[in-house]
Amino acid sequence: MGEKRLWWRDGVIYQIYPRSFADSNEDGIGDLTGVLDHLDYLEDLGVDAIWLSPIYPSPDVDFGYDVANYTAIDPKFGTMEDFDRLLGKAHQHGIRIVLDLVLNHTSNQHPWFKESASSQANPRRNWYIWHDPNPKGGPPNNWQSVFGGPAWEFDPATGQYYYHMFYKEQPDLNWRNPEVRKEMLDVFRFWLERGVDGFRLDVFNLYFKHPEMPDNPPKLGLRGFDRQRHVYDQDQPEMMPLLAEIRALLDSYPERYAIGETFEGFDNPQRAAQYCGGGKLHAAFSFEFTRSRWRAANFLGAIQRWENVLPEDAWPNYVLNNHDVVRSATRFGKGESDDRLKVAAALLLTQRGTPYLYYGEEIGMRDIQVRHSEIQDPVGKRFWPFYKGRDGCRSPMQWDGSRNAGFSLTAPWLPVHPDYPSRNVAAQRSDPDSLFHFYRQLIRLREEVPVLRQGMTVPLTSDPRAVLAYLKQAGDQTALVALNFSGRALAVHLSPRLAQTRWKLLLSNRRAEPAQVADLRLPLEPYEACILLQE
Ligand code: TEU
Ligand code: CA
Repeated sequence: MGEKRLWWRDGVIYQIYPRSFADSNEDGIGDLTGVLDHLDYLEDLGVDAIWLSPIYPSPDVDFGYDVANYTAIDPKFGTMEDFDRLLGKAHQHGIRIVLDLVLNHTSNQHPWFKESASSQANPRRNWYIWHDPNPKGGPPNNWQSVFGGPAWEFDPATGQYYYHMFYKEQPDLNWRNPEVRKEMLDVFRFWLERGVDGFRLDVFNLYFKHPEMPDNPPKLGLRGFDRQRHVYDQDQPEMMPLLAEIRALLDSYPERYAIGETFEGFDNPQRAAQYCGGGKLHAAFSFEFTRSRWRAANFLGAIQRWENVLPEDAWPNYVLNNHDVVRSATRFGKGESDDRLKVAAALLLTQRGTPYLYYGEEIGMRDIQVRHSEIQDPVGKRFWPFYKGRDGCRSPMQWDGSRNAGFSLTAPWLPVHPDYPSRNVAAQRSDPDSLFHFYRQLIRLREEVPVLRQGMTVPLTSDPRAVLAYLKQAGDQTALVALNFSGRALAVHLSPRLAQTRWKLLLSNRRAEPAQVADLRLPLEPYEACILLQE
């Protein structure tokens, strides 16, 4: 690992949901200049790159994940000049920019779809997936939308159905059409030429569907989408050569990066892993931490499963939060205490694998409670009250204690969390014990002490519920990380060799001096996260 530092492997990546980060022109919606205004903050926190959720023109049925033009900036976020300014300034701050490419589907307002839907004879008809009704009537097959209901929408004007894995306003592109494929590779080129450093590929493993479109076989599950095995509507073999082509394009520029998103990142790491390494993607997301219950063994299990399935030349990544899931502070935090969040942060930032942070995670932002009348996310409207959608984790960034948390002077598009007068960036920056400072210290430490980001996690734990302790070894460094998941004082049992080792305390949220090992036991305070380095 003596090689040169790679930003996407050795650094920390910070996801920004642009609508919710900072509003520079007081219209209640965050924008690119808002991001630019906070680059100092991001540099101080210590992140290496920001991933921007989609910033392209969009009718916002799925808040940017329904794209109406891949090579322009939505006016609500600014102009192409604003984007170039942000990119240039970010680079001056040593911060790379990763864009979100949503190439599985477009908006139904994209000019391509409008043409495609205009008649069966239109030259762009075959840019999307159109099909005659089933001879028995109804949709062509049993495929379901992940957002609910059949994945086929009938278009009375032209007498055919079109396919949409997500909302009906998000028709899937036909990647089997060479014109589509060429156009999409040009989208990569367009942003690469502007100097963009990397891409997050939205649901890339859905690009190809089986050409004959057979029914998916049934499986036990709660709702339509989960009651099928997704054999024919995802993970088709044609994806592999396409990834190779994308990778070759990226590799023709220096230090470019692509990370892919799949549903499988949640529960099928093996299938996500097949797309990583050697001539394919640099990485695919593992989302297991976003589902882990507060139990040391669950986190360890997720790490081990991920390490086991990844090819040797692929690099892991870990995520506690993103714009689709309930925030970790809401899942793990007890009341206003951030004790558990410090433990989770220490876990995330001492793994061999790129850590992804999500805006506000560093100050422990909690989900907002949305009332039915406040819901913005259509899945929330559809499945209320069983599932309230994804608005909870998308509330405005809490910058300070002023009106609307310093996000905007105008009423923001989603309510600000009511805890903002006390929970905000300004307050935490002036409190040395805050979660923010703990994240900042961990990020610094990870940078300064390579074993923390390079060493494999070798568990020492005896108590699978309450304690996670692990050794890490890389080069001539050995580190010991001990995390107390419980609110009780505990001890980690050490072997005689480890007990005799002279440990230097790098960081603990509970003590300034190293704990005294006695009787082969390393004591831990309640919710202590402690990082030791062999002297
Ligand atoms: O998400 C795909 C995906 O996994 C989600 O649809 C997930 O199943 C859902 O959010 C429930 O948690 C990506 C984007 O991250 C998401 O925001 C988009 O809505 C979706 O693709 C369509 O582009
Ligand atoms: Ca704005």
